[in-house]
Amino acid sequence: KVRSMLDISFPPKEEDTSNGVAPKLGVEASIEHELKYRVSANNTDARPVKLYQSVAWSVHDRLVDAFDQTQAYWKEKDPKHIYYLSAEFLMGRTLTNAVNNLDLGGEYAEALKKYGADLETVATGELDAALGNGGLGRLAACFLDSMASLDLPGWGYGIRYRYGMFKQGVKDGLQVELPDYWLDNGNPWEIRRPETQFKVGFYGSLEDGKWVPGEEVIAEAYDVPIPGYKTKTCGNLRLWDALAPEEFDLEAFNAGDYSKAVEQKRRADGITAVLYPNDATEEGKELRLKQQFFFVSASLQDTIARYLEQHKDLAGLPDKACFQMNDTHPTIAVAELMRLLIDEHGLSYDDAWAITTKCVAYTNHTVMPEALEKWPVRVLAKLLPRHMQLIEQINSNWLDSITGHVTAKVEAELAASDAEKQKKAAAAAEERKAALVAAEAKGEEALAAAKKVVSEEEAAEEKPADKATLVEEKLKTYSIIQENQWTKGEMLVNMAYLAVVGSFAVNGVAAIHSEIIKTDIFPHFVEIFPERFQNKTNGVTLRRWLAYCNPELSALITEALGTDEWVRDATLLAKLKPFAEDAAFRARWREVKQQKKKALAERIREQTGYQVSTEPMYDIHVKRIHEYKRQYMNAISLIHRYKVLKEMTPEQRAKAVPRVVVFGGKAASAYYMAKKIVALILSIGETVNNDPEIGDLLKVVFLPNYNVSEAELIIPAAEISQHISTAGTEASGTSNMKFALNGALIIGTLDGANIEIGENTGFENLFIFGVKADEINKLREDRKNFSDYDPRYTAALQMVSSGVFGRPEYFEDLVASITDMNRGNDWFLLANDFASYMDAQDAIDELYRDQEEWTRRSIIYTASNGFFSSDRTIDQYAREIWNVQPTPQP
Ligand code: Z2T
Repeated sequence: KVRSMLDISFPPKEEDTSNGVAPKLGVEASIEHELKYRVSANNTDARPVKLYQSVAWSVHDRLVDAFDQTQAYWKEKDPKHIYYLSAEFLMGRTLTNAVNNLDLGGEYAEALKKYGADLETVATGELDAALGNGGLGRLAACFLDSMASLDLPGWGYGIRYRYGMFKQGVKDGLQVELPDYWLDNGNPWEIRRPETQFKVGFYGSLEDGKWVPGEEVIAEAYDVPIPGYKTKTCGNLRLWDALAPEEFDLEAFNAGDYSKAVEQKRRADGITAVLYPNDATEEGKELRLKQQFFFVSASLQDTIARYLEQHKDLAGLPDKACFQMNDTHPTIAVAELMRLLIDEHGLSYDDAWAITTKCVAYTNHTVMPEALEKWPVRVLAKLLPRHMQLIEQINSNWLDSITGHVTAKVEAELAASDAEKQKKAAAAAEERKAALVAAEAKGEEALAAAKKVVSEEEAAEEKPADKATLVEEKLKTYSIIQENQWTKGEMLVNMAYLAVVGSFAVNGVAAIHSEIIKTDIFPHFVEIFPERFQNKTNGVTLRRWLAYCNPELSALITEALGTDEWVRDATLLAKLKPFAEDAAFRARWREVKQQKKKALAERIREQTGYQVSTEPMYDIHVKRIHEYKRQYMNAISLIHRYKVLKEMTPEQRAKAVPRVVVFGGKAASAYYMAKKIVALILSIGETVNNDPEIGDLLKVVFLPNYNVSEAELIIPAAEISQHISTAGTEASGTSNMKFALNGALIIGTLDGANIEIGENTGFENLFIFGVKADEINKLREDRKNFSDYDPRYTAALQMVSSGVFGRPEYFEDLVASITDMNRGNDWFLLANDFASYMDAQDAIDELYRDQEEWTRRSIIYTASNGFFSSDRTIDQYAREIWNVQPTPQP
């Protein structure tokens, strides 16, 4: 610890009767106070953002009360804590969530009347905290909400990036990336803790086995209180900022080298400057590894320091702390915990290993090979020499421990193939003998030739395999340190393997995904630790994703159920099912959807200038842009739809089902194809939306800068949502759950959590299409010729190539990626699924004509998917992995 608590003593505590949510100033007075003294806005310049700031600070004070009480209570009770280590927390806005979780919605609404404002409008003054890329980061944020709501003692640990996920703009029909300076207006939701600082070292060397870092930075804590839903519990998200050890190197400064003097500061700033904007692809940059180690080291030091305040013996750490690693990003924790225990706290290697493997658990979020982190030994050894040494030791112990198993496996394989081989060898010998006899009859010359052949054949006969070599070869497949398959000679640390070996539990994020990681990614580890592998199907918080983003639908649900308990206990939603049969209820359900569509139409106009009607079906496809997620396939289907509409007679057009198709999502800045997919969607929109013949029959909108706040607006307005990844590629998906809960129907593949949504909702209520995961490998081998493709598909791509949507040269690569054997060769099988996708689209149009049946299904969706509350997910983690208990304040 760098600095200790400031040496001041607080006056004895007064008896606190405030319940943690009602400080001395009432809501109205506190807003007024903040407006005048903290924000310094007088009546003349009380701009909306200033009102937001005042309200936020007023809520902040109430949060701090709840926070202090919870944390003090937990300290006293000393229950086991879960520490959720994550490089990403995609929090979005905080105000609405905090006010409502604290159950202060009514009071704030009332107080704001004085300013002629409502909470909903004031809330838009807040910038999103976008410290995450997509699903993985948002999942971490939902988990924090559920942990606090279930009174589970737990903290999140992460990085306080000064720039979050980039802001997406559109310029000249292309995505542009703008910096996201989210701290611009200050951040009322964080509490800086200058008294909580830890040193984090990098580089340097090992001297007499001791690590002497070549560079040091200081990690300083910022706490973000996480209020539980209508509970006294307020959890914590602790984010680390990096400081230079001394702001200026005085020696260099005095020597006249000003730039060297600020160098340290610049380097420290660099660590927490920016979030890497890659969703499911790894960047492999040294700075990224630095970020990972930085936050992991600070978090582990912090936890150990707090543990040692109350306990002497670190052997008891597993009874008090569990570290859940959100993907492999924090996996260096395995080595860092070992280092801290051995080098800083004097434990033996074996004792340290026993503790580490009882404290650490790992969640896998993807099977995409390009996302599985593998750090070059060279990079690790340079940045973290001691950790590389420990990883080598962990690996060699691991390989030693399984040599017996691997040897037995090889022996069994040898024995199995032995009998087979002997049979073959005997048959071959027979054959050779017969050949010799036959040759002998033909004379000397033929015999000589045959003898030559026989001796060659005998020489080529399979030698009994060398067992030692086979064992060595097989052991390599288990090794944490492996040779790079592309760059021979370069050794890599497979972080997922390190995570599996160092963890006591490993889980996937949906049923199908948890099976795939067992069969395709870690099969050899399953042999050794079958009990280690688990499933924890993802979930979403119903507070943010239904109650608060869709208050109109929520009010209707509450009225129907006669209680709002469903916000806490999502299984109660099932009681909505009978209401699907009630025509009057359906009419009101439709009315709410209509209202939400109107709000989205307004946003579309604001952001894109397109005027869209609220009458058509709202068809939504929002998520990070990726080839595997197949926004491209949707785009091709829309080209076809456009073509069909163009070819229709006016009478036919009058019968067509109109659609507004909304896309949203960011392409990683360096993801070449993803950016072209965005451009294609924009171009299709440009052509279709301005075609007077088409009018309201089809609008194709790309809504820029899809983020948490946009999602809160978009999802409630959806009538159909698309989750159409190639089977086996999407680990889970979580927006599918949000859409389902908001009564949007799903068109999707049998992938990720779609499958479980189908099981809960009844597959007959989803529009499922496409090949299955277990067919993919074979289909990839048998990919067809372009000429064999569905004619609708070919014609649509022809339109792109011929320039119907402009810039044909620009789209050439994109078209080639699904039509050219040598340039991608349709890896994600768009061609295979296109026809069944179109069938599903036709079925959607058909059902939409029947509004009563459509609405009935919509209600069934909401009623059927309470299972996907993150409260359920977190309850399972708590019981089946973490072993942490709810610890509510009395
Ligand atoms: C991410 O959002 C996801 C997986 C990643 O693998 C990385 C990121 Cl940034 C390294 C997503 C999955 O793609 C998605 O299917 C899943 O629902 C989500 O994580 C949460 O588990």
